[in-house]
Amino acid sequence: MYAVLAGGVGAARFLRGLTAIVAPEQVTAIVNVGDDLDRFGLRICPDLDSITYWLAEVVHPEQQWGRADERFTVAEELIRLGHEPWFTLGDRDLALHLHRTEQLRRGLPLSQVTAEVAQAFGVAVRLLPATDDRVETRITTVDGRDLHFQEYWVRERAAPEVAGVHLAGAPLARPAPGVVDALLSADAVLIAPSNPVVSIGTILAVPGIAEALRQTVAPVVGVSPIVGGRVVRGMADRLLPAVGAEVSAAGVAAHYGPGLLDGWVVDHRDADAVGQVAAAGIRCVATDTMMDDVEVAAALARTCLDLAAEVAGEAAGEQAGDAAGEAADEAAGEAADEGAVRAS
Ligand code: FO1
Repeated sequence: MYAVLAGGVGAARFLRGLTAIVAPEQVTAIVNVGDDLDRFGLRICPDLDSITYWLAEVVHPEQQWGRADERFTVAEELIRLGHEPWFTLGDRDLALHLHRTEQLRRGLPLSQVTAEVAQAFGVAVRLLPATDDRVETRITTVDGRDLHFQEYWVRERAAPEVAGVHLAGAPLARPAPGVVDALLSADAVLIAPSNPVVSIGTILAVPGIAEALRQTVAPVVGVSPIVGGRVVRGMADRLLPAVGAEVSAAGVAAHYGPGLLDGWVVDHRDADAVGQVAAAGIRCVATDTMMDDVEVAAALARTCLDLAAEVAGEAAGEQAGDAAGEAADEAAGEAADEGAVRAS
């Protein structure tokens, strides 16, 4: 089983590649919920929904979020009623939010609602929210505002300069059922090329998850979301400096740290970073990470699994080596004792 830490679009593309080379039932995606928000009394989970729609192949192809073949009748009427159209909800998308909100109101945990929705869309990958508790990624701006991530990213178009990022509610949040087990029992843990601060960072901020990643015997291999010093999509380049990380493939690997990462996959354009990352104790390889089609995404996933196997092999080798070493020492010790006895 492969556990994948996942944000939104980059993770969805990566998961499509991974499920092209391993059975979807073998994959557990642990998905960020810090982007989630309430609008018109409805609970909206953008990263869970993007991944569901991508894997069900019903995502809006240009937007890469929301539904294909969508209509905006309700959104148009809301504008007539005087609502600001800054976070647009399509008619099909609304049905999912109505369903989820009703199920949550009835007391079902988000993880159970997510499993129902995945099943309804025929998604075989196990989708787990990082937590069933309410956490919220918030951005504090240099001009003193405290914004919900979606207000910052969608309404403000990521224009304000960022002073800090924090996950409100994190201290009381618990990993959703199955999350820690998935990380501890995985054959490999993969970190998708999602936003290291507000997607992966937000998952790791849920108490117990980063610890499980450090504890697991599974190799942990990530893919850099920064290519050639730039983001592929989104606004990680504006957030990484706010958490003291360099906007580069090596900078993100350093941000996660060798305590978390065993392997790091960078794009060919960052091949010069391989040595620097390796020097930090993280195995590193360069490949094509621009997942413009499923073939590239599948090849990238293959590279990640090969690197994970290499790391696991090494680790097993070390263990075997250690065991062999201990046995040899013991034998040598016994021989010395015998020699001593004979000599005396
Ligand atoms: N992104 C936008 O840029 N504009 C929108 O109006 C918008 C609406 C929206 C509705 C539902 C949903 O699940 C996602 C939506 N997104 C929109 C994308 C969203 O901001 C991103 O998917 C993630 O939160 C960032 O990864």
